[in-house]
Amino acid sequence: MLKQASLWAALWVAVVASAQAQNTHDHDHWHSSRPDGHAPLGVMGEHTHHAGDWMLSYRYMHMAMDGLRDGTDRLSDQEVLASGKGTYMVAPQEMTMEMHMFGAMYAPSDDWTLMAMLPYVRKSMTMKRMMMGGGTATFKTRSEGLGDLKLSAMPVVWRGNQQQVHLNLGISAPTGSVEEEDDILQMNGTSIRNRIAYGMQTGSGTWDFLPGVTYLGQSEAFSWGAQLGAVLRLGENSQDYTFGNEVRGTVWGAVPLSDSLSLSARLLARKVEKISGQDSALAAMAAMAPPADADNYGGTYLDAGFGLNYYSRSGLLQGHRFALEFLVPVYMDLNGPQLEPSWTLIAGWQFAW
Ligand SMILES: [Cu+2]
Repeated sequence: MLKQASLWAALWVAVVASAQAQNTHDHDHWHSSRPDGHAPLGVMGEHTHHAGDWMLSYRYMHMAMDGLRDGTDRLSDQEVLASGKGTYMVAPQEMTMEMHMFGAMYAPSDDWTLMAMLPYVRKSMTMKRMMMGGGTATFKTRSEGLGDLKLSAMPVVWRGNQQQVHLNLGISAPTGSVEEEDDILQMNGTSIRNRIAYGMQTGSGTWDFLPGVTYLGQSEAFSWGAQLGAVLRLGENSQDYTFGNEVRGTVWGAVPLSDSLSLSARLLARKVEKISGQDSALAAMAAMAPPADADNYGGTYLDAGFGLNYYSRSGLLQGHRFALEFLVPVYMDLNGPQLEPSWTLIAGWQFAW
């Protein structure tokens, strides 16, 4: 963790130094007042504002997971039950994660933009369980509540000819829950109330540092950008574990079709580490259900995204933005057995003044 933090620090120093060396003023600035002036909707903290600007936003995110995988191999229910220590009695079937994300941005100056994001999360997971006598039964666990509040500052450190680089200096506060419970089906057909799996919690339980760097460029007919970001967990949560650190890189391109509509394509690569430590309330279930086992989290993912941005230029909705993005996995190497992501849909609204 310290090593990663110092790498990020070194990267910032390099970016800031080059910004000071190259800062010139006789060129066009990158500007956001076109449909592709905002990146594909799933990229967070990807644009900045002018001094005194405010923006409100709402995003709805739906992520579907379906099918089991360990490493790069798909597994059947039977293979999952026979995998690991050979003691699994439960095979996850599908999971959905929904998120309502409320955001606000404010720029105290042209060089600094501030952002706050508060998610409300809803999750459900369906599992198949081996029953006494040899049959199977399915049951579902659910959770719902506030996620983790994210606050960030985005200083612009370099401006070029219709290009800019800004940093993402974010912190995630543990406002979500790591103590969600639900009824878990037992072998004899009864249910007991218990802590639900790590991935079903609505928060991380830790303060997380969210560093990043974003590059934006545009020409008359095209725009592009790239963002490198990380989630670095600080310490351990109240239930004695820490979700894995995450590193994420994304690149995108967008074409304005008119002065209000643009299409985008992007690639998103992510690496998520395993959970370290263990929730003692899940210890008894860890040998029975893969999602209750802290080893079955994280992996390496490559997703492709296709998006649409609409910027309303006139009428009642003048200045409002509407956007959609759809992401599908193209490569996955999971620390499994675990459910694999099958698709993500993001829809959102943004209004700046
Ligand atoms: Cu904004």
